[in-house]
Amino acid sequence: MTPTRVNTQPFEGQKPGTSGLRKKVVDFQQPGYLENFVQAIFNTIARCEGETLVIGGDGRFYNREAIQIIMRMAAANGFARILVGQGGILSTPAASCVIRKHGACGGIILSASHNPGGPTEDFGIKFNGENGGPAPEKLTEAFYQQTLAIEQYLTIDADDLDLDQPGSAQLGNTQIDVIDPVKDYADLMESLFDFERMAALLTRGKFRMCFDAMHAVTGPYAKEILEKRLGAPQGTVINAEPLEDFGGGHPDPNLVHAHQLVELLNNDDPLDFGAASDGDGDRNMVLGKGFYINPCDSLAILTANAQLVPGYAEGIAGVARSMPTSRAVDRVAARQGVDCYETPTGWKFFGNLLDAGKITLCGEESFGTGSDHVREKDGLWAVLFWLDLIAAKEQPAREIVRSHWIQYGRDYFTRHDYEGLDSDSARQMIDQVRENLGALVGRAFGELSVESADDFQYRDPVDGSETTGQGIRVLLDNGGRIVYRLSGTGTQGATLRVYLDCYQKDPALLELDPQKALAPLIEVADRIAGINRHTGREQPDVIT
Ligand code: VG1
Ligand code: CO
Repeated sequence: MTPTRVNTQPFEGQKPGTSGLRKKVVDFQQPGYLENFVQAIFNTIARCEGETLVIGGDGRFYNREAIQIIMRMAAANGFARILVGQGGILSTPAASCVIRKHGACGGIILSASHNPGGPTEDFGIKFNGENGGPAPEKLTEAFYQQTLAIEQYLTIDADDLDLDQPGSAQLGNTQIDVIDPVKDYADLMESLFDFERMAALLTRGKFRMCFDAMHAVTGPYAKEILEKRLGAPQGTVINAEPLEDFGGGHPDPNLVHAHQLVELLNNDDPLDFGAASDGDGDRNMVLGKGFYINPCDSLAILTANAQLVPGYAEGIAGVARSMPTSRAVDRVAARQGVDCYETPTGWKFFGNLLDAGKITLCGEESFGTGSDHVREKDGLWAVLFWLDLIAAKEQPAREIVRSHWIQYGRDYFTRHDYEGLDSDSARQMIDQVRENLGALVGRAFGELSVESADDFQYRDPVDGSETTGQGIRVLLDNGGRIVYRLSGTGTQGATLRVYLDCYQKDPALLELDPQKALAPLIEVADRIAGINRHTGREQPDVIT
């Protein structure tokens, strides 16, 4: 079958953000829009001939249509083989696992993660390379330059393929394998954790848990692993069926959006453990009985206890966290005598460190935790890690966290998001803070004064690439820290994120409400940036 060349013109603004290209579904439905971006990827990574490509997505609206378009284009561009998840499904970490396991040259993942789905909502596309990880900035910039230059894309004239039956088919000269989206991933999990110990915990009858898949991609994964392989009772996984609109909810695992789960952990007869994941399965939220575990603490605690888990029994090489993530994990790394790296926001910045063997675990404050087992953050992996720790230590989650704080002190952390802001005024506000950084140092705000202030930049220790403008950091003399940055994943207006953290080691002050513990910092954050003055907002939209 000969490929057809279709003439097309570049589209405005196909610039990938923190995690791929995210736009409204209607943008992607414009003739040639998705095709431009996909051809830009293929032109950039060339050559495609003879290679294997992985394709899958989080099941949201337009997932199936997009996959058919991409498969025809991949066939026209000469790929030898395409592995596609049955039903078009592959969670982000599972796609990473499949790419690595089957020697693919990369994969295309269709997801807008935690952004809502549906005909009037969001869609997204990202490319992961042969290491299974998100394309580094150099590559995403090259994709973008290609989208501006493009005049034609390649496709073939062929009918849609059936994605619902496992098996092989031909598309032009390309072999299409519809694979079980869960098996490779579930096998990998079984190789890392003590499934016998966890099964004993889950089937003893005393320990009760719930996993909320939020009608997003992790439902089939959680059912296979928790209910089938580990024997947890049927119904342990709720909202397990992936839906195109995620049942109308936000598949964002935080205290606001996972309220059904939060309720189960806080009612009169609370469960022992709860967890949720996001749209594409790379984020996690973990809850103990009446107790929320902050992702920054989670990373620190997994690091401190890694040796109890078979996959990490030999210890860890090092750790990394994104800059806005609290410094809780730094304290653990220091005590263990391993390196701790501070990277810009976004998983792509961990890739080189993982590939070079400099780190074993890494994480972000935004409910993302992971390790060198794949090259993406991994929601279910983090949940299984916690379950294995609970089983190994024979302690409830809450006790594990408390004893960690007693040992290391606590890094209070919160993030305040202001969503849907006018893009110009948000930018202006950040620019003003940036221009006045010098004058800020030494300034007093009530009892606190500013010790240092900078705009975070990063030099990759492996390939030396530099990234600037990654968030404004202000350090105060009480050890507190304020970080301001604008989101790179939104599709409407601008989202301002303000991250606040402060260290406390007084054993009497370890159990405060973070909003109270951080109240003085929160006030200083508004005074420095003039959030209220610039945005007109009195309160953040989401507090985590
Ligand atoms: C957000 C988070 C960031 C995360 C990114 C992708 O980015 O803050 O930590 O890596 O989402 O996560 P931003 O630019 O909006 O702050 V996911 O689960 O959407 O792939
Ligand atoms: Co995600």
